[in-house]
Order: sequence, then structure tokens, then C-alpha cells
Amino acid sequence: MSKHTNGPGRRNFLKLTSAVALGGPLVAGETEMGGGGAGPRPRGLSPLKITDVRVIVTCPGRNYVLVKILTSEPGLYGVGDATLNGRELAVATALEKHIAPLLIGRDPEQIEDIYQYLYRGSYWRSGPVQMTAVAGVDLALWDIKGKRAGMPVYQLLGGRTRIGALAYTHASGNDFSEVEDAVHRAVARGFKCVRAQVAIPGMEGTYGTSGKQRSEEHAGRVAQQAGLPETELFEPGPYLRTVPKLFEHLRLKLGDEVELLHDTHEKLGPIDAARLAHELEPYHLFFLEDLLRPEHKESFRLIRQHSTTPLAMGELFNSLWDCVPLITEQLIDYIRCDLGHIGGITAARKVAALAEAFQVKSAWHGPADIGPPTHAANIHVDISIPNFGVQEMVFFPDVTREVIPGGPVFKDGYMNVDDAPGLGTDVNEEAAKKYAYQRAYLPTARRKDGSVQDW
Ligand code: GCO
Ligand code: MG
Repeated sequence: MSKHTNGPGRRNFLKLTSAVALGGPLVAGETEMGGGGAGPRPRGLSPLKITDVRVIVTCPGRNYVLVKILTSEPGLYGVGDATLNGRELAVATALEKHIAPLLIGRDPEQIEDIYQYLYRGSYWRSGPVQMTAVAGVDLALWDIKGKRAGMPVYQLLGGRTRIGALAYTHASGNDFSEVEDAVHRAVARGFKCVRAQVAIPGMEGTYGTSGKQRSEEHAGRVAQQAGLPETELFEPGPYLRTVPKLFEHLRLKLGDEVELLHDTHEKLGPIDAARLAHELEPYHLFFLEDLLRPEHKESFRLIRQHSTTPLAMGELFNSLWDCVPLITEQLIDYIRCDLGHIGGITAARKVAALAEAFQVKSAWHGPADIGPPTHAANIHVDISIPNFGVQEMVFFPDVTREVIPGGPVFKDGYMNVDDAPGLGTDVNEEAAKKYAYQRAYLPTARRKDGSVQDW
């Protein structure tokens, strides 16, 4: 054994164990790192503390919540995203009033311990508001760790496993030929995978398409007021009759090469979901997304018995444990949690590792209503895990990029990050002030008889 010890020496180990025994933050003190070779012996990094947690709520095009964690090392900070569409201020309050006081003085290097502390230590665990707040903190901590190491986060996660993350974009239209044109445009832009959604006849305003029609008119309810949710109309019958015909049309016109996806957005009941998955089989989808409400995981067994269409699920999940039965029973092929709503990179690594053991691939949620730091986190995880599947992505407008610069880049069908240390995103606090929060909600949906339907 060399005279240089690897890891904490006995003196420091005693300090560590007594700190843990006292329930305080883990502080290892000065650590002697293994040396070898000529030159001065490396002494390890100096101790670091969280000195401030800033919560930035801004609306550059749409609402975002950013978390900026400052440290005792001058100039060293991390930026995370804690945006939860339609409940932004609940997350901002959770961060400012409940979580920030728990972090001040803690060692930002202890990411796993902080994740455990915030998840289990709060007693009231999980839920979208809390896990979005935890994700914002987690991303900022990984950003700090990467910057301190001088490495992009994917290097800290084990290094590259692929040249980039195969990406998919959205194509939609009011009829089949409009969708076909939109897929063509996406392919011309370099996409190999495209999600296709079409307006359903008699239901303008279908999820994933642009038209709007308010079902209050049908239901005789109070008309829409400014700043309150739009209401869309949904009936399973027309939807189930239209979608297979859309994909028949697309395959006929576009051939088999382009990978096609479809998002059901948790709208269907179990037997309708099984019927749709079965009827889409001839068109060989890359995957069919979110067939059922997240409460009804057991019904995936029924769908699986009836169809070989690959299934994706999970953007409404809030923890690793929500994913367990679908993965361990191999009831889905793609797990598509939102890193921003399950607790960040720390949680995603656990989900990915569980999924790897059961041959389930990743397809992390990547919509416009989560910020660039989460999109960056998606890619850092995608390019470092073995069981990556596909990545949903968006092109952010200039106004968003002014406030939240950096983030992954699309080229030839793939998303990638560069080698900037950390996550590779930032927040411009001065620019953020120009765009005040504006109350906004996701739409809701109702049936023709006025009853509530999953949007
Ligand atoms: C997707 C999603 C989103 C969600 C949105 C809700 O697959 O991209 O379904 O479009 O509807 O993120 O806030
Ligand atoms: Mg979706």
C-alpha cells in the first residue's frame, strides 16, 4: 500500500461518522487524495457550502421557474429548472419557503444525500409540486458538480455511450394531408422520428393540434374567461375511428422508413386503449404514448395481452416507485418520465438502471413547458446510459434563449450537448426581470354531455 491514502483517512472518517450520528450535514473535512508520480501531492477540493438559493419566476414566451444555487466558492453556482405548467407559483413557494432554508450551509457536492433528505426527509413524499422543486435543486447541484470538476455532466454519469440522442418532433394538422405535409417538413429538417396527431372531426381542439372549440358551448356551461383554462371536447368513438386511418394514410404516402409515434395523452379507458394499440399494429409505430391515466397501471396488462404495438408511459409519474410495476412486469417498452417532475438526474439514473434490467428503454418527456436545463439534463442522461430509446425535443424561441441561454443542439436527427462544464445552461437574471409571470393553465377537456374528461 502506498503511503498516500485513498479516500478519507481515519481521522476524517471519525469526523464523518460523528457528523452523521449527530444528524448534521455530511462534512468529511480535508481529504487526502491518492497521489503517485512526481510533483506536489493533490489535496482534494476545498469544502463547499450552499450560501443562497434564488428562485426566478419569468415568462419569456411562457412561464418558467429557475433555481439558482450559489456556493461559498466565488463565482461557482448551478442553475436548475423547476417549471410545473399551470402550478408554477406553488413550486416557487415550496422552494422559497420550505426547501431553501433546508439547503443553506449544506455541502452541494452531496447530491444523493440532499435528494434523500428532500424526498424522504419531508415525510410528505412525492407529488408533482414537491418533486418538481426537488428536480430544480438536483439539476443545479449536478451543474455545480460538473463546473467544479471541469466536466460536462454526462462525463460524471459514466461518459458517452452514443454519438447523440435520437430525437423526435411533433407533426400535426387539421386533416390527414396537413399531417402528411408536417411530417415531410420534419423529415426535411433531419428528423428520423416524428409524432403525428390529427384533429378529430367534430372535435376541433383535439390535444396536439392547433384548432380550438370550447365544449362549454356544447355543455351549456359558463363561457371561457380570460386567464382561465380553455376547455376542449373529446369523445372516444370518433378518436378511435380516426387515428388508425391517419396512420394508414401516412404509411401509404410516406412508406415505412420514417419512424412514427402517437400520443394518446392518457385519454382512453382500458378496452379502448387495447383496441387502438391492436388496430395500429399494421402501421408499426415506434411507440404509442400514454394510453391510460397514471392511476391505472394494472390495466396495461390487458393492453399487452392484445397488442404488439410498442408502448410508452410515464410523463405524469413523480417517482421511481410509480414506474416499478410497468417496468418489472415488462408492460411497457419505453419509460418516459419527466426529469423535471420526478426529482431530476438523481431520480432518472435510478429509473434508467431499473429499466435496463428489464429491457425497457428511456424516452424522457421533452415538451416546451419545461425549461432548457431539464432538456440539457435529458441529453446528459441519454448519451450516458446503455438503454436510451428516443428523446422528445423542442426548438426554443429567441426570447426564451435570451433569458435561459445554452442547452442542447439538434443536428441530423440527433440532440447533443457540448463539453461545457456542468449542464451547459444558465439564467440571465436581468433579462428574466423583463418578463413577468402571467397566469396560465393547461387546457381541460369535457365530453359532449359536459362531464370531465382527461385532457
Ligand atoms: C408530450 C406531452 C406534453 C404535455 C405537456 C403538459 O408528450 O409532449 O404530452 O405536450 O401535454 O407537457 O404540460
Ligand atoms: Mg405526452
